[in-house]
Amino acid sequence: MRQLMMVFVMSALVLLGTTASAQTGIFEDFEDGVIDGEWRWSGSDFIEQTGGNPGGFGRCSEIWVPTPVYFGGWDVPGWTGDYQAMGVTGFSIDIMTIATANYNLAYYPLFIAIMNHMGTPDDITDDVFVYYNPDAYNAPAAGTGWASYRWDVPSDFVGAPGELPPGWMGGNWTTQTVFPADMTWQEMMTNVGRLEIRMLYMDYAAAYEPYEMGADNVVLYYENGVVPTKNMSFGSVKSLFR
Ligand SMILES: [Ca+2]
Ligand SMILES: [Ca+2]
Repeated sequence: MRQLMMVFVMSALVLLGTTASAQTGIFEDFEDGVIDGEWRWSGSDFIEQTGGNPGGFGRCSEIWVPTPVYFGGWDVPGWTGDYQAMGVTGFSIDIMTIATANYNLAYYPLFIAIMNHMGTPDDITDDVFVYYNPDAYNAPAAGTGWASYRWDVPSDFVGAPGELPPGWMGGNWTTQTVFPADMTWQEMMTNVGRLEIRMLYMDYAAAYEPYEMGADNVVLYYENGVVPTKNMSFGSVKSLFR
């Protein structure tokens, strides 16, 4: 279904006379009533119809967690897989902290983590991950509206074992901040199991606090799919398939 949609989007862009410089990839804008990519803050996320950036957005009811994590689904077609073959170049998302009792949240980091489940999605203990410099962004404070975040993901970088592109770090669940010396960036990029947005250093703990969170405009940019040009909203492009 996803691949079929991509074909339709490609056709739509041809009709619109879009140039080769248009951004391509896959996106979720929460406008069609279905949450694609299994993106969620909790097990009971829902689509709030208004108040997004714009329109609908993915919202959780109050959750008690150390800090929120926004999860994609494991092995979801279009969002995961062989990022080198897909030609992945980046990821962006809008996040809003609707409410929390953690008044220091804006001092917390916010970063993307790319997970490799090592063939066992049900067992996190062997997972390996890479993540972008947590200090590049801060989490949004409650009541400050939508914040936009974007990261370059250089899926075509080629490194020696243990070597990561500038700004990237890695680890596993034993050594959260030490990328395994026998793993390569290429192995990570060709086996992406899930994406996560995190707000706590990988090797930190924090007290549980209540959070209400929102997300909108989740976009994975790559060569062989399509997201709209600047002239069209995400919703209007999705509407082409209805
Ligand atoms: Ca939206
Ligand atoms: Ca695993």
